[in-house]
Order: sequence, then structure tokens, then C-alpha cells
Amino acid sequence: MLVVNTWPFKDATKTAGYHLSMLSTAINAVVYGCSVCEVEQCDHTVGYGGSPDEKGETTLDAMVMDGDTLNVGAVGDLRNIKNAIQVARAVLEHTNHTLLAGESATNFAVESLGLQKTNLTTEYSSKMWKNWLEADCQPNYWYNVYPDSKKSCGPYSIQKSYSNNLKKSKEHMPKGEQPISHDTIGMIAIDSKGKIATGTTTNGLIHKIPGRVGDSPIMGAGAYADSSVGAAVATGDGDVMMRFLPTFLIVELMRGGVSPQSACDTAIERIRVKYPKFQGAVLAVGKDLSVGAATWGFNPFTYTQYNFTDGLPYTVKIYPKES
Ligand code: SD4
Repeated sequence: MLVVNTWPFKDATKTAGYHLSMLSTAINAVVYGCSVCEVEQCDHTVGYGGSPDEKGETTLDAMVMDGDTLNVGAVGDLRNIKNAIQVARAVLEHTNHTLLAGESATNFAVESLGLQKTNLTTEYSSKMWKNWLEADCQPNYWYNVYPDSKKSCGPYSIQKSYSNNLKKSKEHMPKGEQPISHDTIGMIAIDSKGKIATGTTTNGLIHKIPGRVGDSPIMGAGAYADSSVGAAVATGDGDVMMRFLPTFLIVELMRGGVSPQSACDTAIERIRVKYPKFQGAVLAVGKDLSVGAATWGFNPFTYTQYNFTDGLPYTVKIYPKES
């Protein structure tokens, strides 16, 4: 058995590990584990009340993949529903579809699962949004870009790099709060029967253009699993990373006999060559329980693994390396 996830989100790891110890399935472990982060609003980058878009709304992306059947359930741009990974699981288990998006995904969650619509904006996220508006969206700020819409913020993310977005978000945190430093949770679980599942859940990129869907709910980008080989998850600049389908690449490299570490190094290197300024990390597991991870731009990237002997999660730091 094995549980690993991106970032030091230990309560999520512990919950997933506990479920596997009780001989629950890999899918249960991933969904219950990642759900903890949605409730805890891990680093305000998972769940409600974080990463407001240009209009101030928090939207969620999530995915679950069953490595046995290669079946996937995912939601993108989910609005007004807190339990994104639970909705993704319902798409996987109760529909023939793979990915539902936007308001229609919300309707599915309400009508099929009976989930309650809730405003995902909190005092915290609305303060982040207002601070950003005041700092960056002064009248005329976008004059050169949008001469006819002097008061519009415009598509901020077209103009600013992801790292600038992150920097700005730190500058604009409500006073007394810790800066955002970590991101999407991506989890891999292998259960007692050797079945592998992966999951992701996130509120995505801050100040994004409404409608933007990141890599996290895209299979092969945010996560991929094949119980006969292994699995991988990704975190970071999804707009860039999804162009390379890094988690699919990693699983395919491992299928060819490459170790998880070496497969992760290759996936990161492929992206770095084209986009030297991207920030991201990948984490992979082979079906033999070997683990690999690599990063570019996060210094360091941290992942968490569950120790089945003492029942405690521990973190591992990974530093960028040029190959
Ligand atoms: C996204 N990949 O929406 C996510 C965000 C993330 O580290 O993981 N940031 O692009």
C-alpha cells in the first residue's frame, strides 16, 4: 500500500493512509484524502475561499482516475459547490462522461447528488480580490490594451506571467495571513489489492479569466494512473504544463521500464526546454511502490508520504536540477 500527495498537506495524507490501512479502496483513499483539503482550504489554493478570478469568484477543478479501468471523472470551472472531488467521483461512477464544466457541472451536483449551492467567496478571498483590483486595476491601467474599457481590469493573466501572479497574490494577502506558497493537491494511492487511483483538487490560478480550466481536471496533464504500471500527478503552471501531458508521459515512460524518478526528470526537462520560466512539479509512483519527483521553479517542491508502520505522514523536499 502507498499514499503520496503533492505539498505538505499532511491531514489529507493521513486520512488517505488511514482508509487504506482499513483495507478501503484506492479510490476511497484519494477522494476522502483530497476532500480533507477542500474542507481545510489547504493554503487557500484548494477548496472554497481562495484564488479569486478576475471577477472575484472562486471556481474549482478536480479529477479522479481509476487506474484499473482507466475510467476518469472530472469537473472544471465548477461554481458554487464546495465538494469538487466528490462531484468528479460521481461523474466517474454514475455517468458515461469524463469531464463536466461550469454551471452545468453545478446543476449536475445539485440534481444528481443533492449537494447544496454555496457562495465560494469568503471574506478572505474577497479581500484578496479587492486588494488586487486596487493595486492593478486603476482606471487607465489597461488603456493601451483596451482603449475603450478604461475601467476594466482586462484579462490580467494574458499580460502577467504566472510567477508574477503568485508574487502579486502574496503582496495582496490580507494582513496577518501567511502568504500562499503551495498549490494543488494531487494524490496517488495504491491499495492492498495493488489497485492504483489518482486524484486532484484545486481552485486553480489566481486572477484567471473566468472560464479558465487548468491542468488538474485534464487526464494525462494533472494526473494519470494505470494499475499495471503506476501513476503520476502534477502541480504548477497548468496552462503551460497541460501542453505536454506530463503525467501521461511519465506513466508511458515507466511502462517502457524507466524508473519513476527518471521519468519525472524527463517530463520536467521537456517543459523546461520550451518554457524556462515555468513553475511546476511532478510526482510519480511505480506499481512496485518506488517513488520519484522533480521540479522546476519551485525551490523546493515538497511532497508527503504516509508511513504505514507508525501511521504518520512525512514530507520530502525536492530541489530543481538542470540536466
Ligand atoms: C492550475 N495546476 O490550475 C493548477 C495550479 C497549481 O501550483 O497546481 N499550482 O494551473
